[in-house]
Amino acid sequence: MKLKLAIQKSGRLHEDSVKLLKECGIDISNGVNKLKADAANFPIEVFFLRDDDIPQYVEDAVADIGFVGENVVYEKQKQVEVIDKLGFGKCRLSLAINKNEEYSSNYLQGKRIATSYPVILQKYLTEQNINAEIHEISGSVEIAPGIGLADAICDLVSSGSTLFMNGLKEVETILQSQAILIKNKSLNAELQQVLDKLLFRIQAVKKAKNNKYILLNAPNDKLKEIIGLLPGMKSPTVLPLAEEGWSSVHSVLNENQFWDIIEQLKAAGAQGILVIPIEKMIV
Ligand code: PRT
Ligand code: ZN
Repeated sequence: MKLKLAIQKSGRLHEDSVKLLKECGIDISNGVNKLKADAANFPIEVFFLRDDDIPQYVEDAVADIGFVGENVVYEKQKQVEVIDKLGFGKCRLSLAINKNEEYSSNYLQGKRIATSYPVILQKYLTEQNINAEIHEISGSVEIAPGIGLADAICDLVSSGSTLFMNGLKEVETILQSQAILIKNKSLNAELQQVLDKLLFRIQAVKKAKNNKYILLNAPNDKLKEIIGLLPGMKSPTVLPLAEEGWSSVHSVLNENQFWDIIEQLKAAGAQGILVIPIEKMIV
């Protein structure tokens, strides 16, 4: 039995979705232009769909799982289970107003807000006790203030350049979003097993991306201090160098602490530091 996965047909999430599958060793290179593709080496069938339709297809079990933006999942309010964040497609859903306007917490009271996310926006406005009129539009939301259709917008932002080019400024962030894996609520045991296999691989790929392999040379009299700075998977590997009095130290560093620790290592006397990407990481 094959696990049916829905991903975006084309658009911002398409490439990263295919890339993630590839990094998981799942090859679907045979026909991205079609409606669906089979993987040669994993019991999975990939459907290419519009992102907006993915939650519905997963709720209806037309697809068993899907890769789709959190923004879409929360807006569509379908009965699906959120399983994992995928680490790509990062953006935020924000409120923006004309850059020359003064903003305060009650600025939006009684105003018109254009958005493609009326559900998420209404929930936010209710929570904040703001009475505003929502104008739902499906695209080019950022031009709404300029043509007098709205006083503010609520739209996805990543670099901020779209807002900037339209003379707008971001004033509130409503939701931080990225691509997530969703699944149908009643997956059978056999398909759940395939999903568990896929999740295991996704975790290994994500962990690898967040970590780097590091090699360095250390004078033996500084070894203790240097090893103390390195976490490692269990503990660092230490090998003697051909040159007397020196050792080579190998370890794994998390991206978040990376630069801090590198500085400390240098200060402690480490030399010839090499940093190498990790392809898969299973702990
Ligand atoms: O055809 P289909 O319906 O499948 O695609 P779509 O056109 O609806 O979606 P698409 O491909 O634009 O986006 C798919 C998903 O990518 C979204 O649902 C988000 O989860 C995620 N994502 C990440 C983004 C952005 N970043 C993003 N910047 N989606 C849209 N944008 C748009 C935003 O709407 C605005 O117009 O980019 C513009 C802002 O970008 P900056 O960089 O100028 O701030
Ligand atoms: Zn869409």
